[in-house]
Amino acid sequence: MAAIADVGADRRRGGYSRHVFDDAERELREWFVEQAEARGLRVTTDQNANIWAWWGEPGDDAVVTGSHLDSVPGGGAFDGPLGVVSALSAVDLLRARGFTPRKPLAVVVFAEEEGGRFGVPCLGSRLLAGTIDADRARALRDPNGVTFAEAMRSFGADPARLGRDDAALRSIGQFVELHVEQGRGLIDLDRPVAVASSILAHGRWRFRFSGQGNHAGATLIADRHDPMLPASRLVLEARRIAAGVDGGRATVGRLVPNPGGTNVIASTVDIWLDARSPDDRSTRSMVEDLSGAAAEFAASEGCQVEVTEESYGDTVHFDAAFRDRLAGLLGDAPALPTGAGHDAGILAAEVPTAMLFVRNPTGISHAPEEHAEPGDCDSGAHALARVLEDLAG
Ligand code: HGY
Ligand code: MN
Ligand code: MN
Ligand code: MN
Repeated sequence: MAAIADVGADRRRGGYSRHVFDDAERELREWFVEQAEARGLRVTTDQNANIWAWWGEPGDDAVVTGSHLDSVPGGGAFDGPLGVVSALSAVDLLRARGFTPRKPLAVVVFAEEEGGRFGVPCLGSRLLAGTIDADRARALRDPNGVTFAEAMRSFGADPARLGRDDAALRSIGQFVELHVEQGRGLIDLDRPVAVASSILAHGRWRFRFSGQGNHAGATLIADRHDPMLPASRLVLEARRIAAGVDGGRATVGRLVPNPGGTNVIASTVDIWLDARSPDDRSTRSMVEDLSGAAAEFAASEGCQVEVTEESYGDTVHFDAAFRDRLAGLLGDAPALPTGAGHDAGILAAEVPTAMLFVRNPTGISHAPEEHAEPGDCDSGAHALARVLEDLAG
């Protein structure tokens, strides 16, 4: 099992932070290319900064597996990299038993799956599938104001080429993503590997509260229009509303006051809402309720609010026949829903797609405690090898 490289890992807050094209992510991209080329795989990077490593001649109707190498800020070591490393290990396992794929086989690394830099999750796979407008993607800005187009240029790629890649999509016959489980399903089932049944409907919305910047000491309470108040109330309201929706989840993990001075009443406060639920209608209605509450909270402080949808994906139901075929290959592996989004969720609309999950004994993800035991990682790599052998054999 190839070790999961610590290359460029930034252990701020005990976690990893790797965002598209930053030093840590570039180092891990380089590590992947080295590992792939050391296995005789032919490596290319597509127009959307996704990396493809081909076993044999690239071609259409290929069996493709892979995941992502970027992370959330302060994330765990397995979310993304486990799927990429397991794909390389599956190639090793198949080679060791003398297997030669009858169809083209590729390992893919999708760019900016977490949206940790430019705010839109699955950016590389959405561009591949054309489910994000290329002009909008080019104009996305990171927290330092750098556009994705500028970041692409500094990476040595031409942002004018961003967008749906029909040739690459034609090359995918079936896609299988292995991923560390981001919950407790396999702990409770006491199994090492599962297949995915569905992905929650989920999206991200930015709420920008605007008030009047002012002096913290010279401004009486009665004279304030402080956007931090409605923003803070919305954080609490998000929890209250989500708790009332079956399977509902609403999170505010990021709150940015501007200008952000200790002795300054903010002029604006941005909060990002991550809302999810098992179905589109519930997710949408949570956000509608929260948008109404935000307007009321803002008005009560003489502030304004502007709500922007940054990304959205309806519930993904993976193809049952494909899912069951894989589960059958894996000793009737259980099928689990996931609350986490994945590149597989984007590709599922284009090609037959499935996911494998590997047990995470902490049940925690997007945090340093995220974990997978070596034995379960091996079970995952063997399971992926078994699936690839069946699909490409
Ligand atoms: O946010 C998610 O669900 C995924 O980790 N990008
Ligand atoms: Mn993630
Ligand atoms: Mn992931
Ligand atoms: Mn002063």
